[in-house]
Amino acid sequence: MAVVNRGFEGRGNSGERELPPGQHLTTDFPVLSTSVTPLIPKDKWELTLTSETGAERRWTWRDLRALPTESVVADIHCVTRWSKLDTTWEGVSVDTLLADVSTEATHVLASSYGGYTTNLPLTDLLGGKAWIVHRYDGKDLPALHGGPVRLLVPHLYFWKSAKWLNGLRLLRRDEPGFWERAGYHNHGDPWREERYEFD
Ligand SMILES: Nc1nc2c(c(=O)[nH]1)N[C@H]1C(S)=C(S)[C@@H](COP(=O)(O)O)O[C@H]1N2
Ligand SMILES: [Mo]
Repeated sequence: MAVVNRGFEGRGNSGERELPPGQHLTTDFPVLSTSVTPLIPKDKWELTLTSETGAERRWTWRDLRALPTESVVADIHCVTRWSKLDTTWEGVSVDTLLADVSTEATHVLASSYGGYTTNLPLTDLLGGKAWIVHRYDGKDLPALHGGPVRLLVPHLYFWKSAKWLNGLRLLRRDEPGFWERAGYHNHGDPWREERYEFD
């Protein structure tokens, strides 16, 4: 039996694609931001990884671009119920970024220019499931959608995909981020409809 990547199944026939429960399709690309759009020039952008012991490691734009890049085709699902199919991105997988980082952390708190944060189990960022992306739809990622660099974690609701990413903090225990403190589900799996705290 052929193995079909869900990202490609039903291409051109997306009306019949299975969506997570309670989601509907959109073809435009809504913008959802809790803040004004921070405008970060590429040569000022940096990503700081802070280990559970407080050690820091930094990547500049050039450092990031020197790492192997992957193309990603993925469906994205916002908790406000829109889903968008076959979105195309380019970036560095979190596996690549953390390849030579040894850690006892179980969780990560991602943080953004502008102050947004969101938490994830480390296992949801590894194993080919998450990327640090700088291109969308064949073009540089627009600032409105998180450019120069955002996190992309398509298997979780899109609030976990922090725009304007500038920090990853490795944690020995979980710590809720912005929406998680405000009553959103701690994990956010759209297929389990993990929308709000008590789902
Ligand atoms: N820094 C930051 N990242 C963020 C947000 C935000 O407000 N600030 N909103 C989240 C939410 S709720 C969603 S649905 C997506 C929206 O991404 P988009 O504006 O590119 O559609 O970004 C997520 N990442
Ligand atoms: Mo969202």
